[in-house]
Amino acid sequence: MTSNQKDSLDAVVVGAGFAGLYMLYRLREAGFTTRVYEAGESVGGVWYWNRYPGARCDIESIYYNYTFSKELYQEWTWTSKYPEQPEILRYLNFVADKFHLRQDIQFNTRITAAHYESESNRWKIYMNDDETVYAKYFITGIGCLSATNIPHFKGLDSFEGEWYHTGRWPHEKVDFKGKKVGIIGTGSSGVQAIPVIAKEAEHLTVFQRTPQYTVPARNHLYDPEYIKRSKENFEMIRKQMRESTSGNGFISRDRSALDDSQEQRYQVYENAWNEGGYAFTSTYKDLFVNEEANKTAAEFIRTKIKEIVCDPKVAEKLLPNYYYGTKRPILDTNYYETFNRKNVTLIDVKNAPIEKLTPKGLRTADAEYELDILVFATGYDGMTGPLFNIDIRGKNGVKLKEKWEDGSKVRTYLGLSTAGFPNFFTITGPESPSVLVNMPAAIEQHVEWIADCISYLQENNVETIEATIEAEQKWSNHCREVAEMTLYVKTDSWYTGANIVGKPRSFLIYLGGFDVYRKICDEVASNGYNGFHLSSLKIQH
Ligand code: NA7
Repeated sequence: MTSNQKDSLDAVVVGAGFAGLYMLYRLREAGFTTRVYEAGESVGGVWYWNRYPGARCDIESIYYNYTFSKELYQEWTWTSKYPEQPEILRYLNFVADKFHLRQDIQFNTRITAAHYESESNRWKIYMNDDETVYAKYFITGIGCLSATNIPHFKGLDSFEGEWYHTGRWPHEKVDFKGKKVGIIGTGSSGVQAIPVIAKEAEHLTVFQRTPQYTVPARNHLYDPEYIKRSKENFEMIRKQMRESTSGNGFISRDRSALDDSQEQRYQVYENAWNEGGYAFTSTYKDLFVNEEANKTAAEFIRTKIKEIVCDPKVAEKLLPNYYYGTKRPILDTNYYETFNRKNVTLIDVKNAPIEKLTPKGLRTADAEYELDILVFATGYDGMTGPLFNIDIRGKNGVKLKEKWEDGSKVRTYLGLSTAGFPNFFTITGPESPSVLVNMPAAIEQHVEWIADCISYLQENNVETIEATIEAEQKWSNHCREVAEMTLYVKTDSWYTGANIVGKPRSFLIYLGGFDVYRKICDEVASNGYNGFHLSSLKIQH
């Protein structure tokens, strides 16, 4: 079926995760005809796809949720500090049901292309089954980490065992019992999955390219009293999420690591280690900007690894030597301890890289490993990957991928919009604070800004909104300048695009702080959307 422009919707939103669900809710409340298209068969986004063993959130649950509805916050009760994926998925289903969102979501539908048609000022949006739909506004809520990265190893087709990527995990349980399992990757997903798979598999071989710093999550069930208080303190929690630097419940101490003596620092780190979670990253304000400060935290964790891991040779392989926290900081449950198990082997594939998969397993430069199951915990083509998976074309048929020169010249205004692509918004897009902020908080801020913007355009008879080239150039430069002041840019990570072979290196996250960013966005709106070109040209249909 193909629609014509007369049937045009006000807005099409891609994705039914945290972002798409709330975008739909807000636009519908404001009276705009809106439809969400979702590739999965139900809601959840990243929490629909990531079903690997041990998958859980590493932001405290009372903050990892929506705050737009007090009623919703009162009705939903989290069981533990860092809930597992099924519980978060239940939460998102609860939200979809409570606000009757499903009626405006088309599932099992992948958006493959979106082309802007200047004559009509409409986006023509294409779906996998050749269906098209027109909309005035095209909005992506596709997340920053949804384009899976499966490295091109030779021989994958010949592998006779089962293989899975953590981000595309099957719905039915994968049975590891009595199996020789291999896992490639020790990022957040690998670190969560490894201890759980190790308990079940006959043998687990971990193929590690870069060792990781991880600190104990110390997850626990919530005390009902704590939950009761959090519900009573809803307004405060909401304010904290909206006005803090990280959109989260924790606030960094306003002290340099170098202001403390070695003994004092050790005690601060030890306390944070024992408390668990992101207490560690909040110990000192300069861990991510000052090399010397960073080294103190890195050294503390390296010492912990040597204490925890019994075999010194294994411990040595697990010691990271880049700046702490400049790959995404990880929380774990018994990660380093798992390497004390007899059924777990750690293989360093930095020195002896993976050469190929064989029918019976995996071959590195110096050995062969027999495997029944191989898990790819190899991450994502972050930030630009999900956008480039859709053929997005703006004015004059220019492709987003071309405009951004395959990712080497990404330019956005506020991470929300890009010149040449009118009426197109990216929720948590590149150059917004996105993944370095508590995601639900970042999403709520973007969704509210976009919904208010669209209402403003309607009230003021504006037909198109488009970032100016000057504004986006200035914003992109500002993002780079802020990033260059930190240690993040000095490490190979998915933040910098270095995890994808051939991907241009570019740091695409705004690091000026969520509170600062929100103020900038609010000022832009209250100044009549400065930095955007608003056109009231009425187009005849
Ligand atoms: P990550 O954090 O990108 O981790 C991917 C892991 O896979 C990492 O250890 C990589 O090593 C490893 N990897 C990737 N390609 C290869 C190849 N070709 N050979 C060996 N090892 C490889 O992804 P996650 O899914 O764990 O986490 C993504 C985010 O989800 C996380 O940051 C949270 O925000 C939630 P490398 O470090 O690149 O050497």
